Amino acid sequence: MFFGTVFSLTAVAQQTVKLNIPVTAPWTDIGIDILPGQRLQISTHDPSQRVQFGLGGTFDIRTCNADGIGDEGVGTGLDGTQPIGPEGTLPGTILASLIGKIGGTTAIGTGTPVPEGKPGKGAGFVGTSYNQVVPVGGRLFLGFNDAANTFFDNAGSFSETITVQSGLPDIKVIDATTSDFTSISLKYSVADSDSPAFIFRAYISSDEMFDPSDLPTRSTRCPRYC
Ligand SMILES: [Ca+2]
Repeated sequence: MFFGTVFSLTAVAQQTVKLNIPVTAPWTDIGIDILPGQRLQISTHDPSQRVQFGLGGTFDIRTCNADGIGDEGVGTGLDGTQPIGPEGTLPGTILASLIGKIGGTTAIGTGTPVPEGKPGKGAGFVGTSYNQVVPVGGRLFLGFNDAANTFFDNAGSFSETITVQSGLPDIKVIDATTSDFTSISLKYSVADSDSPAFIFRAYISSDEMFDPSDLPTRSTRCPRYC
């Protein structure tokens, strides 16, 4: 009886890029094409990082972070709950926040906003931290939710890490047994899932034997399996 070493198939494809997203343009092409069902994760390196999104007020410049929090010195400021009006890059989504869309071009009004990152923030809201499965495929764009005609008085960028993962589960072999070296049983579990473990049993012809150190290669050459 052979008890194999636990190993992971880890079939999760992952792509990560680090980029600065300028707030001087409505949209920036990230250079990543997303497939429907993939998980999109975006995080701001420093959530307290500010950009300039306007002039005026007590401090002459108006600043905010990626959640749209800031603008001290102008009225009551921004607390990350104020939606932008129809003049915005994404109307109805939080004013002066980091936003995202799939497909289209860098032009306003194209593409599909990514699913709302936090309840009540509006479609396309990314903010300082985002983690959602996207239902549509296409080129990823990140942008800034300012009024379309007031990007001229902006300055700065948000430093972001962007990760795209396939929707495939992380499958691990939790047990491997063989009684006569002509068949092998592999017991799998799916990480982060309530699914029960399942068993894969493979056979080889009688003139071959499984080499336990060569299981992944041999198991793919099996003439039949169940
Ligand atoms: Ca502005």
